[in-house]
Amino acid sequence: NYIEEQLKIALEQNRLSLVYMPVFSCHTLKVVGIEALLRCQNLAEEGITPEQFIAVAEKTNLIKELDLWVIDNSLANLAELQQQQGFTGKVCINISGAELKNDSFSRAVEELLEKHQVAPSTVELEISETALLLSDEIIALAFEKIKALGVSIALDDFGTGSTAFGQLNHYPLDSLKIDSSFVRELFSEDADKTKMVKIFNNLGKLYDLRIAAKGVENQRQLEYLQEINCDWIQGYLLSYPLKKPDLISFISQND
Ligand code: G
Ligand code: G
Ligand code: MN
Ligand code: NA
Repeated sequence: NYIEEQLKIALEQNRLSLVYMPVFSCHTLKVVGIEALLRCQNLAEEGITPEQFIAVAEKTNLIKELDLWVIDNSLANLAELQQQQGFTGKVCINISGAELKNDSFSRAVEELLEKHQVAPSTVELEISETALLLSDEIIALAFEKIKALGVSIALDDFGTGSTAFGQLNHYPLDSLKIDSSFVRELFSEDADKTKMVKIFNNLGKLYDLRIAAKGVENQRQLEYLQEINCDWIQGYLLSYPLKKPDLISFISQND
């Protein structure tokens, strides 16, 4: 597979990079976190998106190597932000559903936390709701093992998967990230999407989870999310994903 070959080359030749999407408190609009997003230079030049190459990597063992590369590099960047800018927010890292079946994953994360001397409480791992294809017991156990490290867990793309609402209470989650497909449709013709955002928000509150809304693109969406007391927001209204130097100046201006 061509994409797979290119990803291997990128790993060897250091052609992977990270950009960071700032995460904001919905009420104060202060930066409370940064979400690491993987980029691959040689594939980007050919118009192949992260979504496309991550899907390919997930079909092979390559995703495990990519996930560890992302964790290693984003923890290095977080340590730098903490030391040089006194950054107190979290780094949010997307991981593949494959890690739930990977017995060595939590040990590897523990080693990387040690390596970079980063407090686990400043790290959140995000897993897509669509990746939860195992039995409830296996998912809960895998989450427990990750949580035991002291890192937090967010259920990403919430609303696009098939988690039974009652099941949420049995997973040791910290946060729900409402998928941007709902947030984008706030106040659109599709009134049900607006109601869903409110329902997801209430559901999260019921289970004492932090609610994050992704894909906030306009002021009206922001005001609605403030009104319903959403916790964290991300979106192009507030910031695009930023390269490290831009992130550093963005954070210092936001202070
Ligand atoms: O913003 P972007 O186009 O990078 O995101 C595309 C998709 O790829 C999103 O669903 C995001 O969660 C996922 N993604 C981005 N970076 C990573 C990563 O480092 N690891 C994994 N597993 N998924 C990622
Ligand atoms: O992990 P997650 O599914 O959140 O992946 C983030 C993806 O969503 C990235 O591709 C990022 O560029 C994209 N994204 C983040 N915020 C917005 C937004 O406000 N509008 C749109 N259209 N895309 C967004
Ligand atoms: Mn994410
Ligand atoms: Na995602």
